[in-house]
Amino acid sequence: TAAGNRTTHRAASLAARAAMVLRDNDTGTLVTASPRLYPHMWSWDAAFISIGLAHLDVGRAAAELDTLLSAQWCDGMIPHIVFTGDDDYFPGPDRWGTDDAPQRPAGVRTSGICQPPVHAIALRRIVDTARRTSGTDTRVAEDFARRVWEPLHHWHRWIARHRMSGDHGLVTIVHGWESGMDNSPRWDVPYAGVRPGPDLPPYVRLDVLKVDDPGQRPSDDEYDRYLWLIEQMRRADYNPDEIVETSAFLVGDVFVTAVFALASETLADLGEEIGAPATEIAELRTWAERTRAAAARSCHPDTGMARDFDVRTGTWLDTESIAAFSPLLCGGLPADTEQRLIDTLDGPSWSAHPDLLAAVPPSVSPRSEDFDPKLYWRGPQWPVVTWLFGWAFGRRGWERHASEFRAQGVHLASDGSFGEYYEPFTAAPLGSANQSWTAAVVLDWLC
Ligand code: 9YW
Repeated sequence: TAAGNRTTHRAASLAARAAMVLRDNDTGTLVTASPRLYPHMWSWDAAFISIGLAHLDVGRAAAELDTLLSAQWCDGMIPHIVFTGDDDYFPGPDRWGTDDAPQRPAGVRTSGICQPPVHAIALRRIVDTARRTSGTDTRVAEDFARRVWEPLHHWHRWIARHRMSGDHGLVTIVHGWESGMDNSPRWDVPYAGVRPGPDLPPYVRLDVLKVDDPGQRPSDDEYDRYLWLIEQMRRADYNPDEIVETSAFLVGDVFVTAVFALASETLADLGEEIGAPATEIAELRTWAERTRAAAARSCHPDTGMARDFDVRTGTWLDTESIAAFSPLLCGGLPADTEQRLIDTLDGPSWSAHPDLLAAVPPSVSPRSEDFDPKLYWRGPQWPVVTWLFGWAFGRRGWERHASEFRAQGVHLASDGSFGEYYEPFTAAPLGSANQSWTAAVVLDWLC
């Protein structure tokens, strides 16, 4: 039909624009997170970006993760930023002061913290995409999987060793940036306990100069705290155990925990396919099991919503954020509790809120008092987050739910500007335009 043709045509041109964004942001060895605001490689962005690249060129997708892995620290940590030569971002490598950290790899400058471990999920998706494309692509992707399986296992082991210690069993983070959801209301209580010292070296923010409305970015007070934590880590020479002991911010992050469980299981499955060592595969399954159980235990007994745990104050954090649905990513809940969480996600406080333009969950419920429709991780919709939940739902066999998220995610991004995040009631793109990971997940949805 004519209407059907129009839809196909629109999808094809949206995909072409998404591909163009990835090409335009490509420096040759890495695709920057965005053209102006973030001129470097971010760890979890790189994973999502490689998923998009796999539709254009599997070899290029592999190269993206290779670039990230070439910055992996000797102890296994994958740093949250790999810096390009561009010095137009703050905090840059000098401020991080990681050059003297003994675990840092030679020849590349990085930050000193990590981000959600979605990389094994990206590898899985690259292999699956290649298998649908051609025999040659399949070989490229499988060879690549064989090559990077060990470094990814090493990364997971780093998390298991250094970040899985508390009784709560959740994976801990030492900076809000490690959550990927920088200024989420999830971190309001923990950040209240971070008191920047008088010796915090002065600095000038660059991010607020690069967005139309600085009101869409975190506040100066928040930045002082972000920078103070970096100062503390730098003084601890980025020793991972000392940081966990001394950091003013230490939180069991239920979203990172569920992602870790899901990614560990995914990496274990890939390991079976490529003949990885059985003991290492078994290790991954043990970590997955432990973290899945921890995410399930975090759920509030009355509301069923999953919670973060503030280690410094010893309190559970109840926030109406998207992270409350984290156990749906990895499973582990009793069937009735899980169904209730799905119903909440599909209900009027979340995806089915009557005023949403696209029926995908916002970062914070519009019915929460913490909600702000324009402020970064405090309300806007983030396409990558929708992609991650949709992918996990597909893996869990929830096909209808997965395709609903795909269709609504495409709808959200259909103006083709590939915003970093979107105003939920108008679908206005916010933050940076031509954000690489947004383009990448839209491309994956459309292919
Ligand atoms: C910053 C790159 C990164 C994402 C984070 C997001 C934002 C960087 O951008 O943080 O300077 O604010 O919060 O999740 O990886 O896209």
